[in-house]
Amino acid sequence: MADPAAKRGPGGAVGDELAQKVKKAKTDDEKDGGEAESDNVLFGFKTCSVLSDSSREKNIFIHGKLADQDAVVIMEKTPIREDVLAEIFSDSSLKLEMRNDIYSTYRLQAPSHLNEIKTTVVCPATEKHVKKYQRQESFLVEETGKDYQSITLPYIQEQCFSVQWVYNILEKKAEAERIIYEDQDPKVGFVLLPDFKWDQKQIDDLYLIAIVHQRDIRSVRDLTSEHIALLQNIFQKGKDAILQRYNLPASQLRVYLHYQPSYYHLHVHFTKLSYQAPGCGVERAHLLADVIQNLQSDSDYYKNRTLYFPLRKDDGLLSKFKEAGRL
Ligand code: GTA
Repeated sequence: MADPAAKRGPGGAVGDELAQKVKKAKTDDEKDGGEAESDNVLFGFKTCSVLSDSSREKNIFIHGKLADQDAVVIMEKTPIREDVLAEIFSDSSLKLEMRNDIYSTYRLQAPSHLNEIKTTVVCPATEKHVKKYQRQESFLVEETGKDYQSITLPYIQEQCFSVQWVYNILEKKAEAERIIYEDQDPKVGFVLLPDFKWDQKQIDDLYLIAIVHQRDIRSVRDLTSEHIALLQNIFQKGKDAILQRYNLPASQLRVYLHYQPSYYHLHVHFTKLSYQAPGCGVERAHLLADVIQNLQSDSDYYKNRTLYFPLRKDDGLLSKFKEAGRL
């Protein structure tokens, strides 16, 4: 069992010290080669369309071409951190926009290293990726255990996203330096690492995923009482590792699984309770604690139970439910 976290973080306190702690962890990652300088892979990117954007969330999802390949680029302005305020106040230039009585507004040009845009690139992107990020109307689907067997399972066996990125993590071919904790046991083991939606610069939007070593569990639908030990192991050791590394207690965490997930290899989401992560709503997130209890009371709970989830208007699975007269 390897625990790279153990060598990194001493304990710490809340507030400023937490920010310092994330900063320190980040610095250690940089030393490990976790944040390498890269070429501008977006040079020559040609925008085809804006799939969605949000001025409130300050992000934009773009479909375009990179050297004739389809690509999706996600750009997101990052939160302003307390630990960089002093630098912003002292090293920025400030242009007055308007002044009225005690009120004034400015355009502040922060130093470039404090003005980064978190950018995610999917290339080559499939049509399914483009659809996934497109703003669309959603519909709530009611899936019985029978529907899962006759509609959903055949569809995901043919149509789901590749989980090659997951295997790369489990085999240490990618993101190895980002691993926070690993239990290598083939039955109850898992890898815990930052989700790629989290830039690790502040605890406020903490987001990690635990990916199980077992490769034949697609989603909650495959879980039975046989998997309780695995789930309890992830729950306990995941919470312990997060406490040790980020000084964040279990009472500040939302630990859950998605149904439907995008990637059908069992994984558990760990997010900060106060952070409204995409997909943390009741129509998609199943608390790990509830999943464990449901399996304890009925081994076949997730085989038989009707589950509800939203599907986007042009999701192929939605068409399958319509064709089967289930919507
Ligand atoms: N560390 O390579 C990876 C990687 N990939 C490919 C996916 N994930 C990865 N993590 C690492 N390395 O939380 C993460 C995803 C997600 C989890 C899979 O694995 O970030 P899931 O199977 O339940 O799928 O979880 P989910 O939740 O639908 O996927 P995802 O991508 O989070 O999409 C949900 C919604 O979140 C999207 O529709 C979009 O609105 C939003 N979103 C997605 N990516 C971003 C982003 N980069 N920035 C902001 N919002 C985003």
